[in-house]
Amino acid sequence: MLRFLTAGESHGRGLTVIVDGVPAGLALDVSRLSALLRRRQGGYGRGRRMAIESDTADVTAGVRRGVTTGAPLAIAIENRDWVNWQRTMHAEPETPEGATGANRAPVVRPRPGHADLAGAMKYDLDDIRDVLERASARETAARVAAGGVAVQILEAVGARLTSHVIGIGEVTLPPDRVVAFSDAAALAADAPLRCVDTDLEAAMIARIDRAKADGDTLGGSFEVIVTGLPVGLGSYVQWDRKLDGRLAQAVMSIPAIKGVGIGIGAEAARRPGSGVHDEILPPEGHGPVRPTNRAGGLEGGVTNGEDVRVVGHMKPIATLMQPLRSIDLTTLEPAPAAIERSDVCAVPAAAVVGEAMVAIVLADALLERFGADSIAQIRRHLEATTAAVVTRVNRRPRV
Ligand code: EPS
Repeated sequence: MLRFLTAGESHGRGLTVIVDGVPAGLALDVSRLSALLRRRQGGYGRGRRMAIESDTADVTAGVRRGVTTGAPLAIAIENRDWVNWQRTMHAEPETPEGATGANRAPVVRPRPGHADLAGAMKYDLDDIRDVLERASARETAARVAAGGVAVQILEAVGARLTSHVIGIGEVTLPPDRVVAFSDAAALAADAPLRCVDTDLEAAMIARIDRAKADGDTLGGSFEVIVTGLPVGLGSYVQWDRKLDGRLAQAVMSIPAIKGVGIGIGAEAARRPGSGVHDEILPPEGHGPVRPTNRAGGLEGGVTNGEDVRVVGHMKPIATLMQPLRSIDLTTLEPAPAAIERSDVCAVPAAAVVGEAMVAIVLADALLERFGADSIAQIRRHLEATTAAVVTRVNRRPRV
């Protein structure tokens, strides 16, 4: 229903994203897309590139007078760094007249953990730059712009979405700490790491400083929380319709994400059933009461009305200032891995990308269930369905 495609290199002219399937009638606040892009640029541990960029969403199609028309959206994000890379990154066969920036030597020493080696072998490339320019996490700026549109679709039916950082390296919140939606949503957009525990955040900052001094990098974990979603998004009837599977794929596709959990995630494997499953108590108001939400709002791959909680685990960034052992692809002799300008830690940025990917999957599932043509249609169907679900639940006899 809702899909997107991105294009663009890290040091090319810019990024482009086409978002197809956006319903008509959505009053789109474009300034909020740019605010999300700015959030993605932030977080303690980012490198010098983010001081160059000032990411802004330029919507060039699909919106008229502030409202979506049902046509595909096209969004452009300029790379301000392009002026420093034109002699290396030009599309023309010869360097164009007036091109600026340096003509950089080919990259030939692959970084362990990056797409460098596998990418060069797969696409028959001599210069690893052709791999790293597209495998770069800069591509996630385009996803955040698309995700920002999905967030506004979800908000049109009363859902809201936020995220927070759980841990950096081994410095993490206790595994049984449940962070309330309101606590995560109250975190400042420009908080250094967006962790709800400020003492722990200070320890995380110190840990990042230590990694930087060591020429090393750090990963970590973040959680995306979505509240106010309708019951019944996704389905259990086929493997590819299970919403937990769709969310996991989307979050796992973010560069450097190595694990995804729903609710308590992998912790469920270590507890008995009585410590995992959320009991069901008689309805108060809209639906049955669930005293806990360890399932993260999904049972059988279907939303159950509780907050959806998705955790992403990120590995450390692959560019190390104290490089790991590698080889020179031109001589096949041992050589330290290449050093590219990079970040020490980008977990807060990954959380913003996580929000975007989760929002896209959930908005897609929303359109699937309630119609995809217009916001008015979705609201009509949602209202009728919610009324039917409430009636059905409330007319059950109490035994
Ligand atoms: C990033 C852009 C990149 C890196 C980082 C994230 O810009 P540059 O390569 O010019 O410094 O800062 O990318 C990586 C760590 C990576 O491995 O690709 C961004 O926009 O998020």
